Amino acid sequence: MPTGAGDHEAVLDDLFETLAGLAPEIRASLPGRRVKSDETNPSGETRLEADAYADELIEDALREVDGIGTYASEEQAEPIDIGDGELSVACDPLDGSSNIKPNSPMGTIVAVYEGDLPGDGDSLVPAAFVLFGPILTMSVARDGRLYEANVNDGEIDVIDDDVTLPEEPTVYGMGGRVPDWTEGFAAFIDEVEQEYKLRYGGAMVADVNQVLTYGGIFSYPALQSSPNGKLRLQFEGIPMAYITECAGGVSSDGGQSILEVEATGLHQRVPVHLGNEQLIDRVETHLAGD
Ligand code: FDP
Repeated sequence: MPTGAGDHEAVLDDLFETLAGLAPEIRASLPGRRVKSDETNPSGETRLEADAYADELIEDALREVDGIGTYASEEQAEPIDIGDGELSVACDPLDGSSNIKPNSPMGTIVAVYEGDLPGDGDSLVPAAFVLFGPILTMSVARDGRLYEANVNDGEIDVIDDDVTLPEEPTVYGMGGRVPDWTEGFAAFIDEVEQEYKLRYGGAMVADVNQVLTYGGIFSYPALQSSPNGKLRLQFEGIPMAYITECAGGVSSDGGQSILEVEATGLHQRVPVHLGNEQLIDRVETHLAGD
């Protein structure tokens, strides 16, 4: 697991205060962007979709954080230079953005890497997500611990300074169409559906937070049509793996911790399994037979 913030404490404090401050602003931008539109506003500008708008807000705000050298986003093809400093931020500005239409939860994921991108688990410093649920929260994994804070008014109000996965799993949620699952994954689900309750909302941040809250497993597995699954290593896989591991859970790409996966491309995909160790062990056993 990554070891910690080291010399970057002040930069990271500034970064998370900035992210907390942006959260209500991003939320406020959502109602007007519920329906996708390429309409132009009275000034002749095209209204940006929610994820592109959140990306712009975050990029602009991070330019003001001293010590962040690079910004990369799921919304942009390449990393961009935003200042001096050896830290790079990889961001999924609006994870689960297809949930905007049915008004279901979404999130923002931020991963901070030391050095150039793509970075792997060893170069990750902290990671965090904002959850746009009924309550606006931010969960930050730093120095091996996970805390959860209310950020409704843009300030960090810590409500749990040591989030820990319950020992007994309760829920499971997984993406991908059933006919597209591999045999091993389908066999794993045949087993867990006898024991646990299916709850899948379609936004990784919310589905993983549910696992952090109730215990269980979230998977977006390798598919027959897409052997690396759907989720992105830099923006989703590594940060959510670190967050889960800081809460006492385990991550896997099907064979190893996601924090051990070699990063070879900025938009590289990775199969994702996150949750209680006993369930990750079981999914890995089934997948070994694929
Ligand atoms: P979305 O496409 O709505 O942005 O990677 C993004 C993601 O959502 C995850 O948040 C979510 O877990 C997954 O994709 C949902 O995919 P499915 O629609 O295939 O379930």
